Amino acid sequence: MIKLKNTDKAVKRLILALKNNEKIGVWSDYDPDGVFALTLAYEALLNAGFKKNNLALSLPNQHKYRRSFNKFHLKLFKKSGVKLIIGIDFGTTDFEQVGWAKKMGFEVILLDHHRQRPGNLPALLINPYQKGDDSKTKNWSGAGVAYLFFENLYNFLKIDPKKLEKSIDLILIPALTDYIQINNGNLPYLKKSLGKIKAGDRPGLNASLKQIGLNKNLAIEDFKEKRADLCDFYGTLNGNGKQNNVFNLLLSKNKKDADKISKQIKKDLAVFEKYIDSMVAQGIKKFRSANQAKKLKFIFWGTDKDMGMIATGSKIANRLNEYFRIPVYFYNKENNIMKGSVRTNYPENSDANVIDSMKSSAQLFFSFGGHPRAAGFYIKKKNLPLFEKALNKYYGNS
Ligand SMILES: [Mn+2]
Repeated sequence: MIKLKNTDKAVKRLILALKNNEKIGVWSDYDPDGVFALTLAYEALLNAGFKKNNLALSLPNQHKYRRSFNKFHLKLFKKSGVKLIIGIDFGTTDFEQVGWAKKMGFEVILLDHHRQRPGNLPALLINPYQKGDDSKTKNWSGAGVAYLFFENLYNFLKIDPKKLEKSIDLILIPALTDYIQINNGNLPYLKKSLGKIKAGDRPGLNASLKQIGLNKNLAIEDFKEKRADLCDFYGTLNGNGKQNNVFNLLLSKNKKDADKISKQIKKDLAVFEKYIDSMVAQGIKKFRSANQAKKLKFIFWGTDKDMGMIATGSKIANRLNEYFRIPVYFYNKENNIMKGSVRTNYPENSDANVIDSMKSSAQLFFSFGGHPRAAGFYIKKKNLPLFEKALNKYYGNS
């Protein structure tokens, strides 16, 4: 059994909560990894003897609240009597947000897999990448880290590990959608996960994998080939909290409910794809002739429309970048501010660095960050022309 740093402390704290009949909050992220991890944790806690009434779940709409803790949902936890929060798939570098939780009197256990940065994190962190963690395999999704943790909890409580294995089907898909590298350390777990998926005990996975076209070939390689579809299908989410459709899908008890939710997701996805297609076509039309007349150095474009769906802008930026093969800065409205996605991901431009292109305009943004080839920013609408001007300067157009 793999035991990540701080596991014993966290296990002991949970057992105390179980003994004292405490109410526990479980909070996760809105992406495929987060939703699968929340489902896994919820099932694992129930199967370990925690009462349903003692579990409060939070899966805030990422589109509306962004990732990590937010004050609104923390207050809901407070009202419902939660003292201890288990946060999954976020938190390692969220010093400010975890600080809010601490200030409000919560104890926080974080099960995460994001890289660590120096800072004061007032939480008990379980993360294979944290300093002092001597586990050999670091490559786990958030759901994977949660699984390893619950293995230890079950072991400590002497609960039959088979009870936890009921939920191991939930770790393969997040490993793929989070681009976790597969190696000898995690492969046995992922194989077990695949075996469980194949056993077909979860109506929600059966129904959704069928929609994705994974009903016949079920090898890890087949799943890998469908990675983009998995990301889309389990990533375009509506609703909030328990209303989250993927969470409901994974917990659905029968084929009829599972089919219904799967079909609805597929329908939502079609609307999403149609919108992206039409925006990409508009973008191509808008910039093609200008690009032919005078080789453009970058594209700066966007819309006032808020699609209410995660990753719309980054998909449009990606597709335009693929077509024109120059850096693309695409913005769209999100919660009354402009969210930008920047892409410059193609081999002949390997030294491009879009983060650099934003650094000189740092004062214009609410925030910006990411990687040299894929980045993002939040900006006031009125600052957009100033940013465009700065980009022209950066790319030597003026
Ligand atoms: Mn993750």
